[in-house]
Amino acid sequence: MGYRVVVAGATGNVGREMLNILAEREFPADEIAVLASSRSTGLTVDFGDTGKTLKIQNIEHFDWAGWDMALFAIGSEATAKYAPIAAAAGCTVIDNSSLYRMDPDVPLIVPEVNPEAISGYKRKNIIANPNCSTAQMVVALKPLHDEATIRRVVVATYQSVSGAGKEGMDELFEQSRNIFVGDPAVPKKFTKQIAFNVIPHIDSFLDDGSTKEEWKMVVETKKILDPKIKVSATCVRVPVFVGHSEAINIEFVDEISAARAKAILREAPGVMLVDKHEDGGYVTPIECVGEYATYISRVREDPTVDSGLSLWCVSDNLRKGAALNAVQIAELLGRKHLQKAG
Ligand code: 11C
Repeated sequence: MGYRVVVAGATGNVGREMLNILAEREFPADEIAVLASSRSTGLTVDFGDTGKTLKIQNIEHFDWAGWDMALFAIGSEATAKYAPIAAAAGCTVIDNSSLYRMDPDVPLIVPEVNPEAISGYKRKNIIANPNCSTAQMVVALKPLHDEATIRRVVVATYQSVSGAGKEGMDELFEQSRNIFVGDPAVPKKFTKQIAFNVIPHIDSFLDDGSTKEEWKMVVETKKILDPKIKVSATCVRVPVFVGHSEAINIEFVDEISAARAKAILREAPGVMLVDKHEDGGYVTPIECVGEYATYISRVREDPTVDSGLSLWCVSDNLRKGAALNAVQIAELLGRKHLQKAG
């Protein structure tokens, strides 16, 4: 017998990827309900490449009783309304929004990094999925931290427009087209022109001059990996449709060479090391689209500190950064705690 699974937010970038990945990984689901707002009720969505379509139900009227788990990709406001209702009805919520991530009663999970933390899910019957830029970074950091203990991380991100949803992707497309035909490239979703430009601003500003996206990378890394790790982040939006990139500088307590780090990363779960010192011997965001791995390239020692490394990290933000991680959590939950499917 398999699980009864809900995907809430099935029409968005992440919701669609959740369905693709559930299908690709042959998640043991007996039944899948797809939910969205009233605007989309009655429309259908594809269940990956299976040829099956699923009819969208209105989240407002959904009866959560009898459903084992729900993958939420509906944003913080709607999550605040529906997650407590689903959880109270016995349906474990795996939430992609930022709402519950820092709640001490909600585990924040990246299965390659802190699978053991999932045991705390029963307190609220909710599990949080991290921010995309954090997820790929901690996959890269975890095996290195186990080897040489990370003291400090300085990261600059190059984040694709799909992190801002379909509207972000449409804006990059429309602005690029407008520029080619001589029309004005007017910003709507983004604060400045994104086509042929980069914008050092993701999410809202905080009092200290950092942004909420940068803050998330700091606090989520601490919660998932180790509260002692110091993180300094600069998050930048770039004109790339899918795939977040990160230039990561890491300072360690213990010595670690680039050769040793590469040997560790080669074996690390969820990591694909592509690091040849030649033209094209590294991964760029276009190559990671549709992939599961977090790709690491350009691993090198940083001679300006006692023990330091710099590296380049790329991953599909809609997959490892969101939908894949959520499905991996669902798999972990099923294996460890629900044990329904054979
Ligand atoms: C972006 N990282 O690229 C964001 C999207 O907290 O889940 C995901 C925001 C979040 O804009």
